Amino acid sequence: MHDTIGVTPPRVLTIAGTDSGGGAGVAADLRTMAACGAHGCVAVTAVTVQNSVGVTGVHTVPPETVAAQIVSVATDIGLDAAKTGMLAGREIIEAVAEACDRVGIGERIPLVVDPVAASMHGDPLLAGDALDAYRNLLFPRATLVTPNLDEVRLLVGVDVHDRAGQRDAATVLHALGPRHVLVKGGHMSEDGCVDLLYDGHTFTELPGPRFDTIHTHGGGDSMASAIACGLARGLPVPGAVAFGKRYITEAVRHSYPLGAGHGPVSPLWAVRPWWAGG
Ligand code: PXL
Repeated sequence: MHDTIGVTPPRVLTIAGTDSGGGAGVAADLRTMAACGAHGCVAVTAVTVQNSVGVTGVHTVPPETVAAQIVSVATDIGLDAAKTGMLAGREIIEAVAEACDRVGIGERIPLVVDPVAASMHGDPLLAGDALDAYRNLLFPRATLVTPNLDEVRLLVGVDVHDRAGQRDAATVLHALGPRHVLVKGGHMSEDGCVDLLYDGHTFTELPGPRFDTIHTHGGGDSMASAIACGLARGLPVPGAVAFGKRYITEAVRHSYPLGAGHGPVSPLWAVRPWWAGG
């Protein structure tokens, strides 16, 4: 037996799908968590067959296996925060909600819900009958939900074109029960990329630059993971979201081409690999 000098880092769980192209889902989450100084745990929900051009297959994990992964890590390793990404369908959402209740995720342990519905190619990553489960089961348990504008339209039927629409959407989403809502403005046509945080009382705008690039695969996943890492370190939600915004801005700035289609953002910008100017 050897002594080691390590201190246990913040422990963050991602409940999400895999991307064979290595850009989004669990791959983006674990890179982000490592770069943010957290230990990432994984509950896999689905295996996707995809590359930079699109998704050609989805194989879901049995809901009871998803739940068992969550309970297994929470009861031994322990968790300081959790996030959800691709949940694929209603049955997995139901199993995740139940498992979260069993171990205190969404109560004692902060929960970031990124309501992934489709890939950036428009390929579906969520069954059509799962939206109710998101609204009724996961949103009320969430510390923070982080929809983009496409997900806002699907979830609450609000079409956002400007800052006023973003506020309306945040208000409607907050009424579903999450403690905080972050309506991401990345798909809005206005100048820059302004995200809007709402806690039921106060709207906080988070401005950021807009980059002229198609290489943003995995951006939402990486941002939600960075926010979860901030929460795991004990930051309050506004501080964790501000950290996540700075983090994803740099990850998009350092994004790179890969394959013939959409390349990924680079969550590893923070550890300065040689190819990112390290
Ligand atoms: O970025 C959303 C997303 C999340 N999870 C998986 C994905 C994608 C986008 O393609 O493949 C597994």
